[in-house]
Amino acid sequence: MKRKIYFAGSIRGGREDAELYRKMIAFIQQTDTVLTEHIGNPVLHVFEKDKSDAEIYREDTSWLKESDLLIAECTTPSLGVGYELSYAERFNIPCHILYNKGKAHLSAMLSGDNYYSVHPYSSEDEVFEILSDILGRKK
Ligand code: 6IA
Repeated sequence: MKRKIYFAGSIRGGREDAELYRKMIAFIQQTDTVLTEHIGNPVLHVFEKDKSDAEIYREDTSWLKESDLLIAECTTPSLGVGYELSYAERFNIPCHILYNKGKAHLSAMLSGDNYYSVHPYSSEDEVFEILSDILGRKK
């Protein structure tokens, strides 16, 4: 059975890292199901008009509750991703946070909460090694 992964990444917080999200999602999909594939979509704003914010909230929180694992890329700060991380903790969903330590400082509200597994990285190659470890893949 494939695990259900909730991938979280910035949308209204800024799309600078959208290409990295896309690659991370494709990597996870080699072995697992990503419930939030749209986060890596480079033309997300084109679709955004179709759904109300209330629909987005309902859909995302219900996916989050049924997920086995949350993986968040936190280099670009996003209020929505912060909210999702806190929501996941409330429902005991294991959470992994990745961020580029050369580009960002993680909020103390995340780095200070030892519920979260935090993975700072300094190059894109490292991201995929970290993901392999999280997903328990053989190297
Ligand atoms: O505050 P932000 O917008 O940066 O929050 C980003 C996080 O909230 C992501 O991890 C998503 O799970 C969630 N989120 C925010 N906006 C959307 C959204 N917009 N769709 C799905 N999840 C969202 C519409 C795009 C769509 C119809 C393709």
